[in-house]
Amino acid sequence: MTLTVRMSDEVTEAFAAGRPVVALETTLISHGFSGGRGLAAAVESEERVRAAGAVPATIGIVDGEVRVGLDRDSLERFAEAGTDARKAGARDITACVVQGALGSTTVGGTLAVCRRAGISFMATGGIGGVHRGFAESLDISADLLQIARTPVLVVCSGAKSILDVPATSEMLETLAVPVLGWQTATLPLFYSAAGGPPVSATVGTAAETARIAQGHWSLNPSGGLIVGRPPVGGIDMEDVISAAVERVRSSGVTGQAVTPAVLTLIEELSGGQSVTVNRALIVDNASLAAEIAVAYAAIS
Ligand code: PSU
Ligand code: MN
Repeated sequence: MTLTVRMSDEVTEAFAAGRPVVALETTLISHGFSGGRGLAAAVESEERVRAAGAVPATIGIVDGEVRVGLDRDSLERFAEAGTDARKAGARDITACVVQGALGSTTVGGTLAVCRRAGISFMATGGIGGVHRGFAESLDISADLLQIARTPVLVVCSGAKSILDVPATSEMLETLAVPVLGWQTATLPLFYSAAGGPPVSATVGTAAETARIAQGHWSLNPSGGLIVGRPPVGGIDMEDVISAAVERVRSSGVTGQAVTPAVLTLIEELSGGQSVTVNRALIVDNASLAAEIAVAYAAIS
């Protein structure tokens, strides 16, 4: 079989007109929020991308069809499905298609589709990374390897501190992925701005970031970059995070189920505070990715 990708009219027209396109993932919509609350983050992210002058392409698998650009009904389906939607990393996409499933693509899965569609920019909340206790579990997100081998710039608020962030940072260095700090010298910790490991370079403007991406792709046409944008109004959640990670670990949850289980528990333990910060940083990241995509279009 050959995998086909269906683009929405809006995205098809953007490509035809040479307008900048920003990809958005669907795992955060279904697995990153409970009770259908991912919908607001998804809709608002798309609005922010448009407001910044680019076209949003939310990516997911709907009834076995890989879609680039989702309508409101599909976004709603991902939000309502929650963890019933299959979490689709790059390796899961084809099985989802053949089996006619609803598959929400992770950062890694979204990047695989970006390469097929020719999209160079994406935004998310936090990338996956090296999990705490990785020496025993070997649990390292496939996001990292997919970023290293896909020519897409990913705007995020770093890696959530449910992970081992210093180990994640080392791994990104090993994979030769540029980690650009958006007006910061340290990699943001998702819920909080400060305290992370150093970035490989600090960037100040969208134009500068676009030039670095362009140069990097001339040197390494198959590799990605990360831009880490600190959350505005971040909060220190380390105690809640440690408690959630420990509870999930001791309940025996492993593999793909770990991240959503920890996120749900953090939401509960923080009395919903995590959701407010999470949603705000996701939509701000979408906006920044669009600004960088617009700046890139101006020089390419
Ligand atoms: N981080 C979040 N919320 C999320 C995710 C990460 O704060 O919803 C999702 C992203 O889609 C990411 C995926 O690509 O989790 C990583 O999962 P894993 O650790 O199983 O690779
Ligand atoms: Mn994992």
